[in-house]
Amino acid sequence: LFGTLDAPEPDEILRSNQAFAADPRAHKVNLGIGMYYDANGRVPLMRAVSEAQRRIVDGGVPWPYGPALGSETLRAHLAALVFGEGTPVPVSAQTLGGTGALGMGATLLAEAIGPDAVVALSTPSWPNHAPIFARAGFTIRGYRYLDDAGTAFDREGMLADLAALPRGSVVVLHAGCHNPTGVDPAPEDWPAIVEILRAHGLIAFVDAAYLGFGAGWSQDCAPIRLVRDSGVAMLFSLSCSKSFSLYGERTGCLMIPHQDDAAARGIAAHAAAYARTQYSIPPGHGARIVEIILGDEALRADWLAELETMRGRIIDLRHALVSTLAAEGMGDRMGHLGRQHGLFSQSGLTRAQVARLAAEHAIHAIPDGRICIAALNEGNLGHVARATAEVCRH
Ligand code: PLP
Ligand code: TYF
Repeated sequence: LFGTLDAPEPDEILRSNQAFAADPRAHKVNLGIGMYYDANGRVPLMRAVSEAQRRIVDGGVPWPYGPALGSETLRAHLAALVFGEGTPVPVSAQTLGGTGALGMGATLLAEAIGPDAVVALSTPSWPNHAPIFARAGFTIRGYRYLDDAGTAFDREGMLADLAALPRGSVVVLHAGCHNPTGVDPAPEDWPAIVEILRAHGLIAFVDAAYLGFGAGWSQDCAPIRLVRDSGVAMLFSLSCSKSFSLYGERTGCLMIPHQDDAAARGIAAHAAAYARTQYSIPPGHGARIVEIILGDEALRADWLAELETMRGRIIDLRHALVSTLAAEGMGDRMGHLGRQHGLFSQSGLTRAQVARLAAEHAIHAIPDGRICIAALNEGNLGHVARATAEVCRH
C-alpha cells in the first residue's frame, strides 16, 4: 500500500542522537542534539518548574479538554514577557513547541497569501525549517548569512539577498542564538534588517527557541520588539523547550501582532481549525507549568535567575573550550567559538573529522560540524578538546 512512498531525507540531528544512544562506550559524549545540560551532564529540572509541578499535584488539578488555542492566560503571559507588559496582546495560539508554532504559522500563511510565495531561510538554517515550510507548499530560497570563513555574520550579503526577494516573500529570522551557527547579527545590525523588510514589503517570521541564552532575557527580546514596532507584517514562533527545560512537554506559542479585531478573529478561527484537524487541543501539562511560573512573581524571578545561571555556564564553557583547544596546539583556530551565542556553534570540523570523533573517541556531533556547547562539562571537556585537536592534526 505505501510502497510507492519515497523515504524523506533523514534528520541528521536525530540520527546523531540515535548513534549516541546506541554507543556502548562509557566515556561517550553527545554534542549532537540541542539540549542544555547541567554541570553533571543532566537535563535540568528547573527549580521553578519543580515547584509548579508540586503545586499541580498538591492541588489535585484535573485535566479536562481545554480550548483549541490553549490557555489564554499562558498566551497573555508569554506575550507580556516577550513584547512587554501593557503592550497590545497579539492574536495567538498555544502550540506543540516551537515546531508546532512554525507548522501552524506556515499553514496559516499558505492559506492567507497562497503557497506561491517564497520563504527565505538563512544559509544555513535549522534543518527543520525547510521541510516545515515546504510541507505547506512554499518555495524555499536561501539568503546569505555567514562570511567566507563561516564564522561571522555577513551583513552586506544578507541585506542584499533580502532586497532581491520578490515583494510579499516570507523571511524566517532567528531571534538569536542562531541554530546551527551561534552567529547572530549585532544589535546595531537589526535596524538595517528591519528597514529592508519594511522597504521591500517582506513578511517577517521570527523564530525564537533560545530566549535567555544569548545576552539575557530582555536583550534577547529586543530584535523581536524591533520587528514588531516597525509595523512590518510579522509572525512570531516561541518555543518554551529550552528556556524552561521542558523539551518533551511540547510547550510553545504562535503570535501574530498588528491585527485589527476582524483580522484577529479570522486568524483565531483558522488557527483553531488547524488545531482541530491536527491534534484537537494542545498539551496541558507544560503549559500549566509555565502559566504558574509566569503568574507568580517569586517563581518567575527564580526561573529567570536560574536561566541566567545556565546562560553564564555556557559562556564559561565556550571560553574553557577555546583555551583548552589552544593548549592542545590549535592556536586560535576555534577562537570564534568564544564569540558566538547560545547552545551551538559550527566547529569548522569536516564530515570526515566528525565521523572520526564518533568512531575513535565516542564523541557524537552533527555531520555538518555543529556542536552543542551546552553538553560540555568539567568531566568531558578535556576529552573533547584532546580528541578534536587529534582529528585536526592527522
Ligand atoms: N526553532 C529553532 C531555531 C530551533 O532550534 C528549535 C529547536 O528545537 C525549534 C524551533 C523547535 O523547538 P521545539 O523543540 O520547541 O519544537
Ligand atoms: O537543533 C536541535 O538540535 C534542536 C532539537 O528534528 C531538535 O532544535 C532537533 C531535530 C529535530 C527536532 C528538534
